[in-house]
Amino acid sequence: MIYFLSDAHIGSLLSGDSSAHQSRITAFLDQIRHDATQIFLLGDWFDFWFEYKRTIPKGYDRMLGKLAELTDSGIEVHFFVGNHDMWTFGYLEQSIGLKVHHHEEIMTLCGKRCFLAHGDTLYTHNKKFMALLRVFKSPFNQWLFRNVLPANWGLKMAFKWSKNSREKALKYAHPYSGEDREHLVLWAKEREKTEHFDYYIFGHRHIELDLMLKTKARVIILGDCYSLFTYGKMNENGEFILDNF
Ligand SMILES: [Mn+2]
Repeated sequence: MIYFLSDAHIGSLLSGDSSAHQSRITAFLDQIRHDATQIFLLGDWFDFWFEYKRTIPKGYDRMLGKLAELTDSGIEVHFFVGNHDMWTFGYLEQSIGLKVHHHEEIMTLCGKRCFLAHGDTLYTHNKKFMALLRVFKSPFNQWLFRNVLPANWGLKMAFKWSKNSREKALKYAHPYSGEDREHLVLWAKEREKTEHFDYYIFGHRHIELDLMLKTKARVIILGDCYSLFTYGKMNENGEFILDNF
């Protein structure tokens, strides 16, 4: 069985009891480990993640321990970076054993062609958001953040930014308002004109969607592990369902 989860935003200043939030998810990971062959974490797993050369942020120990346990037991755990946790430079691979993806991926899973992405980088029409991503991804800015700004200040600032960005997203939350208005669906429809996929699987939007296009491609938006606690799973025959825990 292949499992798909996204947007846990672990460590969010808005989640109240972060350790309870983490326990709920690690308990679920324990529950699925007996039949999981692969687990895909499709972005924004952490509310903010930044690896310094010799240290990592506090507060993620239980989750990191659980993920290491899973990879040690032979389960393949794929970690797609999101717009909140893109700053990983080898630690999650080397120490936790995750397979880290910095870009969207095309993979064949259980015989099905899948397009997998967090989704943030597909919002190319949103110039302001794209500019922000460029600031985040700039090697020079990352160098400054790592080497000039004291970690205490940097992390404080980052978690606050992350909280504000989540609050803003909640305040201006646009619920799903139809396949002609949902950007990730429009993006998939456009992509289908040149290349067919059986599944498009996205995170980022914090909504649950399982939509069949005319081309028989299915667009899945995973919901989140933050307030909805949804996940997707695919069996050996490539059948996909969305569920919650
Ligand atoms: Mn996101």
